[in-house]
Order: sequence, then structure tokens, then C-alpha cells
Amino acid sequence: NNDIQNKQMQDKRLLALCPQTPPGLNGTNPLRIPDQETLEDVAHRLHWLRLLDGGHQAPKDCQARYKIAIIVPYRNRLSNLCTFLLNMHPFLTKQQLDYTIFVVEQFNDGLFNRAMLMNVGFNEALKLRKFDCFFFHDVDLIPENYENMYSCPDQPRHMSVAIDKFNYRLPYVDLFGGVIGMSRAHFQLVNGFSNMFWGWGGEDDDMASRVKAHDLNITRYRPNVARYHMLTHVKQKANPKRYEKLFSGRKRFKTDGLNNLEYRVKSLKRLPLFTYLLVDLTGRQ
Ligand code: UD2
Ligand code: MN
Repeated sequence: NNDIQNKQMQDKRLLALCPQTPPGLNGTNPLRIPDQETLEDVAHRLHWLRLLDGGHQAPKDCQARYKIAIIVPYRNRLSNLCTFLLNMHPFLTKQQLDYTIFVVEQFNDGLFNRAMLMNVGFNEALKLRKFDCFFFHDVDLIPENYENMYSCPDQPRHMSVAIDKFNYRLPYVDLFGGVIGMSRAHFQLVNGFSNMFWGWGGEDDDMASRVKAHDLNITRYRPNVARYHMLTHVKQKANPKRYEKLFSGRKRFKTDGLNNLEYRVKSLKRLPLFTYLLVDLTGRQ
């Protein structure tokens, strides 16, 4: 048995690198709808993918170029999460990626802090594996086009350019919300997201300013490739202080982010479809 395992590991090392653009990506990703909105049902439907524990997958016929972490901020959106997982796993597998999906749930009630959950996801993921890049991903966005590659970007990449709900048009040029991809080094360079945005809005624009303040460029794929379907959910209450925080943000890039992040991990589990983190966020709302 050990011999077989050794042999398999050797074979893996001899495998050729996966192509930058895998074959057969033309065509649209059909929207899959769960029969029942339970994680068990979704796992059952995805059985054929043979996912590894913790929502991990790696190509079998070639050696992946990067190790990718998908970080999903989450609280109380089970219906969206089921649809997200049912669609993302087949999509990312088809792109021949070595990836792991992390769902980071906010334990405490009160205002949601999307940006801080991203920071926690980044931090905790790196304790498990040295991921090369990170996709920070809203749970309600489903890529429509297989060519929308989740490969590590050289510069920070805004992925969700054309969303059906916005008539497939970018609402404003500096938008950096929805789905973004960044290398580990760039995310560290900008000190991650701000931890100070509680409630809806502003945290994505603050990240865009961080990126620009560090002489990085936001890149995008063509709008006919970077297309997404948005799932429905109830609207959050907007944070009335978001503009204030945004305008004063510049002064805080160095002191507010990865380097002053405080939280407690209540639970860390390798579930069949994702690595689950339940966290208590500390900080003033
Ligand atoms: C927009 C942005 C989003 C973020 C947000 C402001 C796009 C396409 N989306 O989304 O990236 O900047 O505005 O904060 O630009 N979530 C939960 N439970 C909650 C609340 C939020 O799981 O109770 C998570 C979930 O992953 C969700 C994400 O946070 O997709 C963004 O929140 P939203 O969907 O309520 O905000 P939305 O659609 O206006
Ligand atoms: Mn949304």
C-alpha cells in the first residue's frame, strides 16, 4: 500500500504543468439549481467530482501552477451557499485548478463585517497551506463563462465585471467588490482589508484605494468573459458611516488591516464541500 502511494507521488512529480488555459473552456457554465437546499444534498450531487475533504480539489492529469484559496464571507445565507457550492466546484474543477474553498462565518450578531472576515480567511488559510493567491468571493455570485479563469493574477484582478443584475455593465470604474483575486504578496503588501467597516458598503472601495496607493493596478478580463449571475437575498442596511471611514481610510492603511486583526476561532472543520471557519470578530462597531 505504501509502495502504491509512493509510486503515485512520484508520478505526480513527473506530471507536466497544467496548461495556462485548459482545453474545452468555451461555452457557458450552466446554472445548476439544488434540488434541496441542504449541504448533504449538494455534496451528494457533486459526488462525481471526488472532492477531497475541506472542499479541496487538484487536477489529476497535470500539475497545477498555483495553490488557490477561495474565501467566502458568510452569515445566514444557506440557500445562496448551496447554489454557490453546487456551481463553483464543477466550474473550478473544469479549470484544472488546485483550490480550496473556505467559508468564513461571522459568529457574533450585530453588524456584518465582510472585510474582516476576508482578513480572517486569509490568515487562517495560510496556517493550513502556503496558498499563492486568494479569491475573495461573495456567496451570491456565480460565474457564467468557463473562460473566466481563476488563475493567480499578476496584478489585483476585479473578476465580477459584468453582472446580470446590473445589465452586465460595470456600475463605476473603480468598483472592486463582488469577486476579486490577489496574490498573497499583494494582499500582504496592502495590509489586507480594513477592519473598520461594519455593515454594508465602503470596504470594497477602501480596498481599491489601498491597491492604488501601493502603485498596483486593478485589472479585468473582457466583460463578455467576466460575466456573473447574482443570486437573490434580502438587502443589508447600509452603513451610514461608510463615506466618513472611506475618506479617512488613507491615514489607516498601515495600522488598520492584517496587522491589527483580532478574532477568536470558535470552530474550524474540514467539511466535504468546504473548510469551515466560525469566528468571533472583536472590535468596535
Ligand atoms: C455589494 C458588493 C459586495 C460588497 C457589498 C458591501 C458587488 C457585486 N458586491 O454586494 O462585494 O462590497 O456590496 O458590503 O459589488 N454576507 C452574508 N450574510 C449577510 C451579509 C453579507 O453572507 O448577512 C456576505 C455574502 O457573501 C454576500 C456578501 O457578504 O454575498 C456581500 O453582501 P451583500 O450581498 O449583502 O451585499 P451586495 O449584494 O450589495
Ligand atoms: Mn449580494
